[in-house]
Amino acid sequence: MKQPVRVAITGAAGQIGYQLCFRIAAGDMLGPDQPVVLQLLEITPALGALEGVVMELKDAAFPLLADVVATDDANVAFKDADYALLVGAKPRGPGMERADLLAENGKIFGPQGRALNDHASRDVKVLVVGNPANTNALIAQAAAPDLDPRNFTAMTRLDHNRALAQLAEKTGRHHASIKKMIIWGNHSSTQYPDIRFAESEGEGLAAGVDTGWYRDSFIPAVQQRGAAIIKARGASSAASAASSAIDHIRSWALGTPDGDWVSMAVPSTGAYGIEPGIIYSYPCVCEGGNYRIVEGLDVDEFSRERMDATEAELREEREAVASLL
Ligand code: NAX
Repeated sequence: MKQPVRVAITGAAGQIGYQLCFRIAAGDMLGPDQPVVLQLLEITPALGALEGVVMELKDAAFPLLADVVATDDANVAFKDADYALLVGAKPRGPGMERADLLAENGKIFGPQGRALNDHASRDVKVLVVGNPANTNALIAQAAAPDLDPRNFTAMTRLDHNRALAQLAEKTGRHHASIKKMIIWGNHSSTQYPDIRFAESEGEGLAAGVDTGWYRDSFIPAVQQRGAAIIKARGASSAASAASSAIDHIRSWALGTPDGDWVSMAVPSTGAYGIEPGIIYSYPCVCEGGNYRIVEGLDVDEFSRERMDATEAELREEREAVASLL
């Protein structure tokens, strides 16, 4: 059996956190031979609920769960963390403007970035799930100057998985057979789900669906899927969000299959003419615990417009939090 690794989860008593804890302890994220120590962070008023999560984790008697830490101190939660899933965030309140939301989240992600800087493993892999995820990741990254900026990523894997599901339904293919989906840009309604390279069993899928469906049904359905879930369930996506967060880290840590890629929001290198530094979702290939952006894909006029629109939103978000960077 390997040595345990430390996995920090913030917002661990929330909807997504509650799912993550059990799936990770069961080995779904890092494999059936990798013991884990869960280091759970919550705000002080939620420590009681977090204690309940810890009790249930113990009661589940997971063979891979080496230890559990529950705390309201980020310095403790991130101590020696090998992975950090930043889920807890400030939700948008009534009448709150985007700039206010970004500023409120800056108060969370700045200090958490500093705590990661000071206490986490130098190789910590950080995934920001809490919204606005891309810019929260940028804030945390800016507060962690001693860590490699590439260690900070944000989640668009749920959007990627949603896009696979929609295309599978349309084409009659199984979602697991579809490769080379792309989500470009921000985890928001400006994201651009791109099926131009999608294939199943070696066959391109874009040519088989009509452009009207792609542009007027598929793209808005993926962009608005979060709102549709809220309408149907009366609560936002939780199990699918946790599952996609697990997919994101598993791909990053253990690699992507040959001939496929995944969508990850990562610091832009300037690839595809996107502003360097912003946390932008790209197609990525992972190997040996590293990711690289898939470069050289053709960009047509429609894609250029969509990729630029979502980039513009991320630049605006960065502008709104400039004082924190
Ligand atoms: P919940 O409100 O159920 O849980 C959030 C938890 O975070 C709460 O228990 C709260 O006490 C805790 N928290 C708040 N501030 C904290 C802080 N400073 N430190 C530690 N914990 C803190 O929300 P949930 O449904 O779990 O969603 C969490 C976040 O994920 C939200 O920001 C949500 O918008 C975002 N999402 C992001 C998605 C993505 O694809 N990137 C999809 C799903 C989800 O909507």
